Amino acid sequence: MWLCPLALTLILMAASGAACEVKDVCVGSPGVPGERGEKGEAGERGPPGLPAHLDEELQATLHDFRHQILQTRGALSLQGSIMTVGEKVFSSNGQSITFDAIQEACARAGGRIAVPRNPEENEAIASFVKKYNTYAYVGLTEGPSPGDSRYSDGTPVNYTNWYRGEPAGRGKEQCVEMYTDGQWNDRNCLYSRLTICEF
Ligand code: MAN
Ligand code: CA
Repeated sequence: MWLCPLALTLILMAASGAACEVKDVCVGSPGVPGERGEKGEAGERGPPGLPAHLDEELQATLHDFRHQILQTRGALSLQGSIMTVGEKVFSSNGQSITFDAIQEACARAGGRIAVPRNPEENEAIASFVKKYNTYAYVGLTEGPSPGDSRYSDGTPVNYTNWYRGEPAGRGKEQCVEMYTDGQWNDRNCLYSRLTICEF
């Protein structure tokens, strides 16, 4: 019956979660994990990619992007929400606010206050002025000398569509409003005028 004490010892050891070896070295529960090792060296350079025009997946993605952009542009144009001229998109929310507030609203939307740089752009902006039957400020201000207008980046203006006799503010009218026929008048900046942005 010498097996009984051994069996009892083994049962007690198993119950306490400890294991003892012959040499009396006891193993407890595992320690906490060590610190993370240093980052390994960069792997080898991968194989060269395909030229873009041969990459079918990339081409399919581009095709899909173009399709989605054309869908959105078509739907917004049909509603009269946007006017596209060349690379520019013009849009208005129909709200009338001061010149500074228009600049802020357009910047918040990721654009700038609309400014016509040629007759076609002038027509597109004028179409919103007509639609809302409300004069708009455009993105021009009077430069250092009266009557000399500048774009918001300070560069001189190279397309104008002044109403006869304008600009006549002689330094007292620093902004430019657009009439419903698309012609311009220099005007005080603190009136409420239609918000039209370009993107
Ligand atoms: C008239 C004209 C404009 C001027 C406004 C200001 O319309 O003299 O040039 O900007 O008045 O009220
Ligand atoms: Ca004026």
